[in-house]
Amino acid sequence: MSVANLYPVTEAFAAQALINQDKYKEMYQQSVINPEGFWREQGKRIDWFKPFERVKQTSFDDLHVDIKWYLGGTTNVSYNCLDRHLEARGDQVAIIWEGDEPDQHRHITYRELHEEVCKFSNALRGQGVNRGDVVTIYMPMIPEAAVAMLACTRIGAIHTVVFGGFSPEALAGRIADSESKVVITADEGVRGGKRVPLKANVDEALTNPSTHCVKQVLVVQRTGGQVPWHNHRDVWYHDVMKVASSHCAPKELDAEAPLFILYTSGSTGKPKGVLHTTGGYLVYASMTHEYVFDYKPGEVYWCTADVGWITGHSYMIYGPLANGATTLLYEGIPNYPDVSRIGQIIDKHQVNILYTAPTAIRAMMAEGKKAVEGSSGKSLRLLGSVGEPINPEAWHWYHETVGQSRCPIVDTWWQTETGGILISPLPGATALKPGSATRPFFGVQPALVDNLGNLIEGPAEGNLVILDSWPGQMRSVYGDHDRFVQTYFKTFKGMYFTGDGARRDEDGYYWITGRVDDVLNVSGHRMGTAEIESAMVAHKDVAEAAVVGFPHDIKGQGIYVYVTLNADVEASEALRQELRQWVRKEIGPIASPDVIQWAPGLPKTRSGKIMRRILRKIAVGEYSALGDISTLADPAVVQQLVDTHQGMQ
Ligand code: 6R9
Repeated sequence: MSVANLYPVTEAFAAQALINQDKYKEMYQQSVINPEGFWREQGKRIDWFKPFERVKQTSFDDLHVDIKWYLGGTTNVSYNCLDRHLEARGDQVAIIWEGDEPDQHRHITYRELHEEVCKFSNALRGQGVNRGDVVTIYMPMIPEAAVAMLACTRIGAIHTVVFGGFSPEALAGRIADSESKVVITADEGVRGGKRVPLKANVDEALTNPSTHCVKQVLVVQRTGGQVPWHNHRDVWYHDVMKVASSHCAPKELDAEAPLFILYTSGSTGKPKGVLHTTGGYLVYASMTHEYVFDYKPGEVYWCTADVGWITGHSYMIYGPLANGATTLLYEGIPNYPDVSRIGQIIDKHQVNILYTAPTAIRAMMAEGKKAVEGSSGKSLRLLGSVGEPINPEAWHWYHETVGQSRCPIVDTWWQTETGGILISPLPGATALKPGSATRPFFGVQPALVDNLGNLIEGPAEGNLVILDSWPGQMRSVYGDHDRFVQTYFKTFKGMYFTGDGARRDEDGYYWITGRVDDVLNVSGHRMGTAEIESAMVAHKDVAEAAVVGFPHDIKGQGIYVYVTLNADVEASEALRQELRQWVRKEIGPIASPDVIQWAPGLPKTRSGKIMRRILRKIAVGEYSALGDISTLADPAVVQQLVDTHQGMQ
């Protein structure tokens, strides 16, 4: 192993860690030699009402993809996250809430959270929500978001959380696809001192005829701001809570009962409703949370993700609460009121474990030492990273400046689809290499294949696939099982295809190189190029659009759009601004293009496929590396695009 950029586990850390190097090796061996036995044992980490009869029934064969875990068992997620902790740690803090303004915070104990969830479960039932009904949650980062999720799981309703930054249009699409009966929202959200009109957005979404499935809107009062009200449909959270009983027995649910749907972008079509189920998901979320973060009782753990993303589900709510942890939920943004906020929150709440994204790290890094000025950071013990590859500069800055060269960094690779972390160091077991997600978690069998699907051994680069199932794996695309099979199991037969490329080095460490499909990763948020393109062409002046990513210092990837206007339309700076606003309205601010280049024509093959490879090169000014353009229907468009790009510099 080359030692230049290697960070071995320190003796001090290994001595107190849950898993050391020998234990990792031994357990990993067991987990792949005897998955049944391994996962039978791990299944015991949650409480079952009725024990499972069979550990796994899984097939990646594209003719009959079937993924089931803990068959025959019955359980309940909210029971495991709340009730079972009451005896031993009812008075321990479950959620620390830190508001947008530095003087706002709340501590909620397990007992209090349990009571609130029971009441809200009854309130939801009172609104006609039953087992199997879908509930959309469109909320700011307030404790009621966790209450809403847990209450759904208590009564067997399926939640679908939609990120509060999504536009009314994007929200409507998700409500319609999931056929939600109820929407839970807040009057307004608050982020970085600005108000987000959540209720007004819901109202606008519900004017869309495709959302007629919604019968009720439950509204939490966050700001007390004026909101439009529809008596027949809108209900205040505090009103229903006032009269709700605090006694609610958790519903006994099948291990494979749907737990939640979460929409995520792929390379084609509309966002997919990723479906996760009850038993396996919780076993996996809780196990990975405990071992990857080396979590010990009493520690304060802070995951900065929004509840609208999978990280917010598995590692802010479900994993930590299943483990009886204290989890911090922060309403605001890293640089409000100023860039020292993260450090101040760490000190204020004595955070031991911090889990954040490279984009946030780079944003802090851009301010030099200011991010840590005035705070000590002494409570920190472990750092985590997720969402995109972390560049070595950001890794080193995170390690030295935030972690004071004392805290290991777990670079965790996983996806909405995987439910939990698949490749990551275990901090007491794995020597770190900056930029590498290192090794697979227990039971995970990653492999690399070439474009024909042949397995590649040894140090190599290729498409990242997973050879066998793990309990946290998604079970289907909601309402479209065929799309599930097509997307993940057809490209390489008999394997789960991640959509990512990776390199494996001489030590067997994995280095994720990024998406190999048409998916962008902007500030750790996944976006399909097709999604942005279809929003663009929905504008009356746009004939065609092609979207590519380009390297961006803070966001990781920026959004570069080539736009062909309709024949009678004049290109102008005003129109460029209008198109930016248009995409924000159609999808949300996170999809706002960084660059819009006018393109009289787009480079296409004779079969009409846009050659994004060429557009990616032009976007970064690598004109000499365009490769073979002779197969294009009209090679002359390339020179036009190069000229325009040069003119923009
Ligand atoms: C958890 C989450 C998944 C995609 C994934 C990959 C990228 C996530 C990463 C990483 C390199 C890491 N990704 N973690 N790339 N190193 N540690 O982010 O889920 O939003 O579905 O995105 O993000 O490209 O395929 P999701």
